Amino acid sequence: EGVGPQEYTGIKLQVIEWSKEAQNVLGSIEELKDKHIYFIAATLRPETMYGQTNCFVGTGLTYGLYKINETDVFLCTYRAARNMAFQGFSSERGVVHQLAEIKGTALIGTKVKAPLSVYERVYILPMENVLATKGTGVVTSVPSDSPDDYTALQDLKKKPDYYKIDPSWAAFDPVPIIDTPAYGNLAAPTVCQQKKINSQKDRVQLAEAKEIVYKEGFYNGIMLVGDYKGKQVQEAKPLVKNLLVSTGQGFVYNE
Ligand code: A2H
Repeated sequence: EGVGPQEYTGIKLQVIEWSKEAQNVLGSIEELKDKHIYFIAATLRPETMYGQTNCFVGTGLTYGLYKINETDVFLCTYRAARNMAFQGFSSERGVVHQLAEIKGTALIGTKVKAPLSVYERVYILPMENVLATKGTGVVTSVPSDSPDDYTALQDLKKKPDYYKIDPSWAAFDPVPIIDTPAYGNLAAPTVCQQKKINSQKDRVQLAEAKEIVYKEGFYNGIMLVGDYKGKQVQEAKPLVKNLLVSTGQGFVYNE
């Protein structure tokens, strides 16, 4: 990773229906009533948002709900909210207004609207390796093009009881969104199968797969869906980012 600031696209996944546990924790908080509440996911690959199948939170992490303005509330880690407050996302520079706090595990099963996704509604699901020190602590999941996402989603499909999820929340298949010469139109599943990656605990293998899929997609990929179908990924990436920003479904931030 470079020494300069990393630019992320913040993706706003609007809450449609809270999980039972989240409803218990948040349901009585007056300041959340009638607000637009968004999980904020940080991504380096805005052009892949067409293929979102779910969104991950870390099971060991705690999240805050932060007032952004009179209508909008962002859900992310405190660290990310503070960082955003220094980049002009709060009414007073550097000041965060936390309305509530909730554990990642309580958020699982919440139904959200993921911008641009071919699936109209997706669910918040658990992932073991979400870092508290990176992004927003919310990782939107694109299993077609991210080996980490693919493997974590496979784990959930295989062992719903162990992960304490309803199988229907993970019943979304990877979507072919980018075609690549080397690995076809489901690059992450293909490379994970070739490398015989069996679980999200295979960290070393996953890091290799991530590098391979990222490079192939970025340099040789062609968009199969969406507003820039037929364009090269390199070309589509800033265009999709601008589309998300101009429609209010995303924003650019640095860390
Ligand atoms: B990317 P970098 Cl399709 N913990 O978005 C773990 N991973 C995190 C994270 C956190 N706290 N915050 C963000 N990320 C993930 C899409 C994607 C991503 C695809 C392919 C590769 C890929 C869909 N998930 O990232 O350390 C997010 O997943 C591979 C590098 O700042 C984010 O972009 O380089 C990326 O890692 C940021 O990682």
